[in-house]
Amino acid sequence: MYAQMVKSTGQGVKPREEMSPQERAFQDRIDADQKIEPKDWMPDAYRKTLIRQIGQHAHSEIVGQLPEGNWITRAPTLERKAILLAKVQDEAGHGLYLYCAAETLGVSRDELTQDLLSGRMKYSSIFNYPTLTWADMGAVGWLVDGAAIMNQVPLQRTSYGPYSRAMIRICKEESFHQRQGYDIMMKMANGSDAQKKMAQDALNRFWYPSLMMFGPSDKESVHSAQSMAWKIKINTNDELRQKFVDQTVPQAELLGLSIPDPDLRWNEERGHYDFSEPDWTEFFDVLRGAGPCNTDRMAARRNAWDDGAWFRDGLMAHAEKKRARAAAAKTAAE
Ligand code: BYC
Repeated sequence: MYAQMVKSTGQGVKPREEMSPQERAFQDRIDADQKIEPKDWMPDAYRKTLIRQIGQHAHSEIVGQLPEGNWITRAPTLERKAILLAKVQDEAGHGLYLYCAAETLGVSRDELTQDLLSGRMKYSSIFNYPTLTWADMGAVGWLVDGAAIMNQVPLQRTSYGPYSRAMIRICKEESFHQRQGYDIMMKMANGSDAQKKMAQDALNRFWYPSLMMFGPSDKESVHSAQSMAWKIKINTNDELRQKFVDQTVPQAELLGLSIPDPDLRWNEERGHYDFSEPDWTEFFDVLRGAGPCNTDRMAARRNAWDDGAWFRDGLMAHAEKKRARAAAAKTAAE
């Protein structure tokens, strides 16, 4: 099993003979599909990898509210507005489940937030692209949430209990998100010529950024091999990207829209679509902060953090008062 993973990603995994007895027992539990819980012993690197992945995932949910939040005030009908508002609120909830899961690993939400604001931690590349038209709400729901589900459904079986349980709740809501996006696309694609054009334009702009959500190609992925050995990740980045393309192409056909890839074709022999890779230079540029909206997204998060300082201080002062009152009452009763 290890040899296969090393081959598929080009990265190494600690060989069993080099593991301590404790590490070996830990790996055996993972191999037997047992969940790891917060108070269980775990290798430091397992804990760190989880904090990195869950933390980035939480930040993505929170930053992910911004491109859609942009359209709440401009939704075309009251019903669309209510649906979009509910979806964006769901993303906030997903962020909270995930921050809570990360906290069980000994890191506080404040620390994670500081790591985001200082640029030490990442969030998904997709949220550094602008949402220019209402059709983008359709494309985000259909493609971005579609890619998210493709990645997150297997994560329901991830080895860390709190992460796995958070993913089960999140996936239930994500499927509603994807359907509402596809519903917008259906309306637009079957609407006036101008609406159909907007839908096609949204697909053109979101196609490759959605493919990038799965991470770099397997040969460039630094974490996949070890994360898969620990079942923090269940599939490689390329496996999920392929599954996403295979699932999405017939959905685009049903809409009467074209995927913006001249090399896209069904490969009978492989039983999969062949498709063009995203521009990986653009992906790495976005990761280092040079995407179209990186500066705006981080400014919005920083403002939200600074503007919320009075409220956090108020909560802490209230908690402290309650604690002091309870302590005084206990002393009086003794
Ligand atoms: N964007 O070794 P690799 C959502 C980084 S939320 C930015 O393959 P790994 C939604 C990677 O972190 C969607 N960075 O990494 C919300 C690493 O850098 P570091 C978020 C990326 O972790 C609201 C380096 O590249 N979903 O869907 O094994 C509304 C090398 O990569 C990206 C999750 O977070 C990227 N796209 O695999 C709508 C799911 N890709 O950390 C929707 C959980 C790679 O060493 N996360 N990098 O500095 C995962 O499954 C994995 O972390 C990834 C990457 C597949 C994303």
